[in-house]
Amino acid sequence: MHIAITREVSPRIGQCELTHLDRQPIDIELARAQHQQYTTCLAALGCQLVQLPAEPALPDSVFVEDTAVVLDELAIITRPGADSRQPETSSTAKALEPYRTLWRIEAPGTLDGGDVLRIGKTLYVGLSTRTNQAAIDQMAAFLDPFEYTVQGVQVNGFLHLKSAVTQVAEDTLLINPVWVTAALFGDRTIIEIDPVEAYAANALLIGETLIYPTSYPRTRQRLEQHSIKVQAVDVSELIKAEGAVTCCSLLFRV
Ligand code: CIR
Repeated sequence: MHIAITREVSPRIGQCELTHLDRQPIDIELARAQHQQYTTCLAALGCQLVQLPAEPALPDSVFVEDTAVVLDELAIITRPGADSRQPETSSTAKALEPYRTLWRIEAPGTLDGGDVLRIGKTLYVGLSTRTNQAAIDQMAAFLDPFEYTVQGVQVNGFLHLKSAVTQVAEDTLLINPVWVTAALFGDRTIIEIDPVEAYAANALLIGETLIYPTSYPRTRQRLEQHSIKVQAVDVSELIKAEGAVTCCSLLFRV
């Protein structure tokens, strides 16, 4: 069974961090309703929800993915690269304690979970404005006994590695080829996003169903042409905060 940790939308989401997007007003009630639809979708796909209350002082705290990396053997509590986001980790750590042994990224390391793409026993980690080599070295040391490979991937011009590439089926990746080259990921089936939808590579695979934003209909059509079962969710208000679908949950098996 999957557990999905989520957190309610902060009333201050309008003051979120933005790196590559211009600020637009966010309709907080609509953002909450969309987030609710997203969590309902996780539950419908069989996830047991652990819903954390909103953190009113922390604008980006709905994006729980960035606060931890949860593997079968342990969980790594991150040290987010944006100072405003570092206080988000303590409540995530409390929520994870019953399920996993916790390891922590320490200064000078910084790591956002959105930079970590796990495929089997390989962790591809974006070297971005949020994640640095010191954190990658710490992760590699934690994971060495468990036989993971940790591989850095340069991230330039977009926020997180998973803005550019996610897994959409067994052995299939959805990629924005302008941002990352498929050659980095070995011999896998590659679906490229539609070029007019730059942010369309972030998708959340649960079992054989792909949770996918309604905002990217052209790329969705490409996914469906590859016989991928898509469950569309409208997360347009969260996209304005530079988030998407992987970032709103921490998913792991128990
Ligand atoms: C940030 O800049 O940190 C937030 N506004 C968006 C974080 C999105 N996280 C993710 O995709 N993993």
